[in-house]
Amino acid sequence: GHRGLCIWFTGLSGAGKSTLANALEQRLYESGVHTYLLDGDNLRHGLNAGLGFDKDSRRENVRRVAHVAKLFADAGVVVVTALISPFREDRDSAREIVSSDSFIEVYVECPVEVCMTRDPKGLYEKAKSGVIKEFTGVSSPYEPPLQPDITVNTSEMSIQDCIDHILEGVKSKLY
Ligand code: GGZ
Repeated sequence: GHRGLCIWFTGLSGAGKSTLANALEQRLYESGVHTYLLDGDNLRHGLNAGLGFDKDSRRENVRRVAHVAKLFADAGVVVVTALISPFREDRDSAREIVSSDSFIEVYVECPVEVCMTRDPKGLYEKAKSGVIKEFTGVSSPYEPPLQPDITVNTSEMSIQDCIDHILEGVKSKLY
């Protein structure tokens, strides 16, 4: 078997966190790794229903997901999380909650201009016109990691190359 881990994706809306997390899960599954995906956008319908996008709500969102991730990692699962998680301090707390040696921070880097061009859900357009308030990268801050375990730039690399790069780092920690 393998050990439990938390692979923590962070990055802007539209940077590709969910896409990469899904593709990574698929690849790990094919290697016989027991995985589980915690996606911020989905969790906000259940566990985190009622939380908004003000600073305190985002911090609470990240805190709860870190605790759930810890439970999965303790149970021997490779849990993949995909939340913007915009604040450095909260990601550092998540690392401590999960336990530092089981935590891999993956920075999904992408210039906000590129995310705005992708705008798959039209949210950046709404943020720029003020229909959505406190939108990350437009009217709410994003603090990039200073020392992420792994960085992938989705504006420069293919999804396949990003996944290969992430898998290299993950596999070195799995056994
Ligand atoms: C950022 C927002 C906002 C605001 C709605 N700011 O790209 P998406 O659409 O599908 O995923 C984003 C998701 C962000 O939720 P997280 O739980 O990951 O955020 S955080 O870690 O900061 O708590 C986005 C959508 O929700 N969304 N309003 N104002 N993203």
